[in-house]
Amino acid sequence: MKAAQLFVRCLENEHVGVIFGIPGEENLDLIDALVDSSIQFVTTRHEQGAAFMADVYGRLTGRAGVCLSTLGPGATNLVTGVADANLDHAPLVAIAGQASTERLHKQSHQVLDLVNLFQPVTKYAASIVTANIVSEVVRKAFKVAEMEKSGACFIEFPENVAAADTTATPLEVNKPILPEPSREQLEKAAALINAAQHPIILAGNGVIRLKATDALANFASTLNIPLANTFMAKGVIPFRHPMALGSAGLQANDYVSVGFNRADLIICVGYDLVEYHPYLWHPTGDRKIIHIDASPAEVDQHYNIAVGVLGNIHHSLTALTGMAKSHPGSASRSLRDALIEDMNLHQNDDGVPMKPQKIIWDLRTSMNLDDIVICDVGAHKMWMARMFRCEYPNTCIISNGFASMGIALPGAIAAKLADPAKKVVAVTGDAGFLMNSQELETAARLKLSLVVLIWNDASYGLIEWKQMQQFGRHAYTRFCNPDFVKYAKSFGAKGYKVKNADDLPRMLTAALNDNGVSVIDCPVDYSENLKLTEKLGEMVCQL
Ligand SMILES: Cc1ncc(C[n+]2csc(CCOP(=O)(O)OP(=O)(O)O)c2C)c(N)n1
Repeated sequence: MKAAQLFVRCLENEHVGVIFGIPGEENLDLIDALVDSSIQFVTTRHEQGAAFMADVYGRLTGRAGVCLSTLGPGATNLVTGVADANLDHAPLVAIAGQASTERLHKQSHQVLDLVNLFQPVTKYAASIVTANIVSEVVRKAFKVAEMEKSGACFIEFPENVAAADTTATPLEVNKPILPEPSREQLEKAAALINAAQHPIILAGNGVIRLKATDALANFASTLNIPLANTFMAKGVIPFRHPMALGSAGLQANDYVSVGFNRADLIICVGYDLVEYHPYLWHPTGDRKIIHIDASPAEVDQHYNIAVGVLGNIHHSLTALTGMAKSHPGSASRSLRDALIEDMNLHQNDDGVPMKPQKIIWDLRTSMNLDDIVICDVGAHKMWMARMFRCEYPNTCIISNGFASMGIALPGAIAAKLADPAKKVVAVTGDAGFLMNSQELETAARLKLSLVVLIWNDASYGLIEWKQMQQFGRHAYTRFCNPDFVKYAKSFGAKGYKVKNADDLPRMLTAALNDNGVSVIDCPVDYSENLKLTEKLGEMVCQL
């Protein structure tokens, strides 16, 4: 057997169902071996699209999404999506072909040191320098990618090694089990919760990754403690939950409206600092913090931990629910009330360009609560993160660690493949859409049904928002767009353009119930952006 065939067996052994990528000269043996496997190969139109697809596939399934490229330029094109998965803690394994090991020591056509290139954007990067180590490298890459905190791994596979013979076999897959939280730490945490007057919970995406959402909802309601979530933890508990405050992280005043300013104890669960920096919700640095997670807290002067409860989050929360006393005070829900007011305010607005709030209203009321939205990065993300109501985890996917534009359309393709029964919408700015719009062809070729909703402002809207806030003028943000309806049609998709306010719900309903790809071009009125920040304080989110 060729090492390339063993590699494919190892992937099957890891239960890989789909690989996203582009064939090249230096991965010919691997591509050929895939033909005889159970794995679906999705040919994409750009390696960045493939990496974003693997990224979102990993987020939604909890198993490493896999992307594949050739050496050199193919591999460099993977980097953004791989980095996105890594900083957002989505399990992903990226594979690149490489030139023969006989020409890696010198200047050579398309040759780059890929292991060094990928090291800063992965948890583990390795080259398969001999056929004998295929099984170990593949096993380790999947193990490390899927282990908490999950992230990206990279495998380089030189073409002469892929073609070499081997008699090795795949290694047995065993998944590490998270340790139980220590009794001592649980007792300390319970004592702090009991002593607190105004505790509050900040939940992050780790709760969703570790499937501890029910335990969290139970913890919050039994102990009567209000809960805010980060953008990437939307749906971590249902918005209708009596303790839910909503998604925090857009502007300075979240600190006040969530109640962080009044809290004497902040219980962070599965929370990641890259998403919502602690100086924003803990500027005074003097409150007690309990850190409940699978891994130790990051060091930060605003994240000084009173107690760390490490281990299986589900078990930690369940144990604490039984050990701590219920809090008498009723939850202050000013963030939630403000969000509901904002959500409802413009539901009957009939202006075009449409207000962001009205677009979100129409989108939410057109979709089922368990359908999936993949959001791109831009001003639209800020509105969606804040206002799109979520009742279930993983129903609004947001990149907020690396926060890279261009994820929405490839992400929607992956979501549809991961969960074909759900309706899927890519919500995107006009700029982010054109960064990976070539994947419309991939979606159409795969006969996927999905909807792309473009918020069209002919500008890098979020940057303009920031510029106006900071300098009172904007620079170098405006551009022209193609005719998105004709553009969609040229790919075999349906195209719609919103001209009247009542168009959008009608178009969304038609597109969501249609077979195939639909693109809706929706003009957006971003004069609402500055009104929002005037009302809520300085925008503090990451771009
Ligand atoms: C790949 C990448 N390039 C640049 C940025 C910085 N950035 C963040 S949002 C944004 C503008 C997004 O414009 P658009 O997609 O039209 O969305 P809008 O803000 O108008 O809703 C830019 C340039 C980024 N996050 N990712």
